[in-house]
Amino acid sequence: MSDTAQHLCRIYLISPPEISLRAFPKQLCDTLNAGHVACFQLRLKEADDKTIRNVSRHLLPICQEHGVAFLVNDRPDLAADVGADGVHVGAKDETYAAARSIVGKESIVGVSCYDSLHSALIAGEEGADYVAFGAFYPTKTKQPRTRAEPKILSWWRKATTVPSVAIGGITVDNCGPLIRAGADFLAVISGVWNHPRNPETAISLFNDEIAKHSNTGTGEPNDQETALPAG
Ligand code: TZP
Ligand code: MG
Repeated sequence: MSDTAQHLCRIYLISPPEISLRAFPKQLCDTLNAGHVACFQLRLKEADDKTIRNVSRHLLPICQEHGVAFLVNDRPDLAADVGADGVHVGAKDETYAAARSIVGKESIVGVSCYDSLHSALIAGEEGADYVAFGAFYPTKTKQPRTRAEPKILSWWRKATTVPSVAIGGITVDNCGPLIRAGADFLAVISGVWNHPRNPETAISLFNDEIAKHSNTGTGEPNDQETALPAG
């Protein structure tokens, strides 16, 4: 995409770390009704396979009804099993190639690249559907392996057409620089589920921020440095 083409960032919603099947399906439904969300990732680090399958069985149809892609974190085998739209893998998971061979060529495979353009270039070359960079801000949800600066998003956008996902401590109040730097997706957990008002308000306000900070085709440059780093 050229710098003057319209660039609209989108919300990549990740599940809370724990889910109650009594309350969460309605909460997810209400949240997805509150504004545009591109995809939903089921990320239940402590859950066993049976639970992930069961939760997926309840949440996948809700995502489908809302036109939201359903991705499973870490586990291409379970993603394939439950009929998810895709999987997200990081350094401790299956490689991109192994994940792709498990979920098939039609599924989405996203790869965590932390603060590494090098890893991202390899993932993009191999065929990853998106690369994720982070953590951009402090977060209590996970001890991040790396911290990343918004300019990695600008570099990435300038260098490739593979979509980027920004993650880590993203809130309604701090997402502007990431959108302006060219993130294609904002991956958010606590910024939605722990929003001071409620998740629905968070989704609505994130979409307002996206509209406010996106490059809307006026040719306005992003305000982040876009020259590629040397070496
Ligand atoms: N990877 C890097 S930071 C992070 C993950 C999964 C946690 C994101 O959660 P939050 O609550 O949006 O900071
Ligand atoms: Mg992982």
